[in-house]
Amino acid sequence: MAPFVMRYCDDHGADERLNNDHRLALIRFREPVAAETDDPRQCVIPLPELGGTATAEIWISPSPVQVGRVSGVSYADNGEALFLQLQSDEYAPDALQPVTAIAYRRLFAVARAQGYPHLLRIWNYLPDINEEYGGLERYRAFCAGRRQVLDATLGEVETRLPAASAIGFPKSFAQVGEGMGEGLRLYALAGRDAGEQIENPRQISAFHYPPEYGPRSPSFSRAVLKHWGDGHYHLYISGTASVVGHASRHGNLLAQLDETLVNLDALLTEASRRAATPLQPALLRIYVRTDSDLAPLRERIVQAFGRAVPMVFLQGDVCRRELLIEIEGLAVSAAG
Ligand code: 3EB
Repeated sequence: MAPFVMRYCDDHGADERLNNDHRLALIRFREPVAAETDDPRQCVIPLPELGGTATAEIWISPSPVQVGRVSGVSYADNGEALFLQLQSDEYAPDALQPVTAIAYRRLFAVARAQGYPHLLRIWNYLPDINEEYGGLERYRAFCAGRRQVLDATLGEVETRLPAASAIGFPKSFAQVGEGMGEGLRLYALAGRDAGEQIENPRQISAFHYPPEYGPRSPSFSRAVLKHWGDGHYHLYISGTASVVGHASRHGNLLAQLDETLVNLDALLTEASRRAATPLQPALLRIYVRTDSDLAPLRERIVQAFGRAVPMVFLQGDVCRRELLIEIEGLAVSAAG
């Protein structure tokens, strides 16, 4: 069995169910409030949810979860999987590279110290991702800081990269008090053993993007395939957008969505081949740059996967200015 199940639920009432020691993580999408809980399993992704629903994502563990906090990193541990989170309060407009490097060093150090040296999946959220300071876009400064630590931490960087997303939020949305949540927010899943890095045959690996995309290339894998034993696979799918080769394609939302869905299909085919079992999307997190009519988006997504996959739509800034939509998620084998 996989060491946890991820699913969406109604955010209302999710709190009362938190004090359940079989909860590995509870992820909400909303404006942070000053009195946020310090339960390390609970995290707030400061992006508005679209479509009038209030969704939470829960990770349910069959075994009891232990929580802790060290070096500014909170974690939840169920013996087989580790959920981590780190928030830096520093907005650091012109020092995002060192701030990112410090955060990444801590994240890797705590995961290793807890006995989970393999980061499988990292979610990165930061304010003003497309703003420029000192001639460098913040996303590119973030990429440089991240790469610095990955180079120092991972043996063979290009085959050991976690799956990732990097999404911007409006600074005003997260600004709820002095030094609170204005900086980088990292959420991660770590394992005791490595997963398998999956790349997308339609896309140049992000870590091989040419220098026009920044001084240090974005260092993530397109997906990580994790075999949790007995034929139970999780595929952690990175943020996937309308990028073919290394170039962004299409100027409008629906065309970008169609290209993104073709990319996801290619990725699922590739991962299913590696797993030697079909992998089906189980959860999708969809980021759109501007509030949009969701009906045509839903329709195309359902069409692409032949069925309704649970989805949540969030408003967020994709890390290339021209990209209007990005989709990430989880796919699982029939055995789950
Ligand atoms: C792309 O394909 C889109 O820097 O961690 C997607 C997912 C993207 C993750 C990251 C960037 C990242 O290049 C951008």
